[in-house]
Amino acid sequence: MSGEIVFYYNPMSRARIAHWMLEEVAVPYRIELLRFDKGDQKKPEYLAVNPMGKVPAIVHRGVVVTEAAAICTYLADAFPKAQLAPPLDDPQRGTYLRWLFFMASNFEAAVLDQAAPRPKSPPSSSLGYGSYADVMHAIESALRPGPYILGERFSAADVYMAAQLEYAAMMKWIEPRPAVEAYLARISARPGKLRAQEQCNALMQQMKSSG
Ligand SMILES: N[C@@H](CCC(=O)N[C@@H](CS)C(=O)NCC(=O)O)C(=O)O
Repeated sequence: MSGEIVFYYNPMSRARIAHWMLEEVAVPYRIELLRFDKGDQKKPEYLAVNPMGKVPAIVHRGVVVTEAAAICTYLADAFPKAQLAPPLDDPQRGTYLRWLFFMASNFEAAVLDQAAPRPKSPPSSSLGYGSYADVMHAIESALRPGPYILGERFSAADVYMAAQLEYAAMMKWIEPRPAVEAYLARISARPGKLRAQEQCNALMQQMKSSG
């Protein structure tokens, strides 16, 4: 069983979240670039890895992990030296998991429904996220004490949270909020994030020139 991490990637996608996380844990990995313009993500070779035909996905020790939030959680646990997850017996583990799940379920759905409202939406009592306003209020309140979602300790939950917030802000799906902006500014210069960004830019360039 190979200890190598294979990372299925496209630079214009949520795979950037996993890329940042891979750089945070700072272990070797091999990128398998999937070109959306060539439909690589829907080819049988990749559907055998992820039947959803979506990225990111990683394969490590013979196991496939998909879903950006799960990949962040998995890598933090698989490589504890990086200290990006509170250990199982640490009470902060609860807060850590809470925000990883909150962002993957409530934030994603609330923001996308806000950006492209459904013609017929279930009542907020039936929606897992309640309302967009409640979701943003919860996030803002949780981030206000800072500097990170767990206070002084940076974790994989910040990778996922910051990446999601940053993308939504860039797309203007969320309006500027002081606590969120301050949080994103604090995180923006992390070396792992910058390394991932640099590689991403290089890959995009490479894709452009190879046509
Ligand atoms: N739930 C997945 C969503 C992944 C996803 O939607 N990936 C998109 C790019 S951001 C994708 O691969 N789209 C290609 C396609 O559907 O053809 C996650 O959080 O990782």
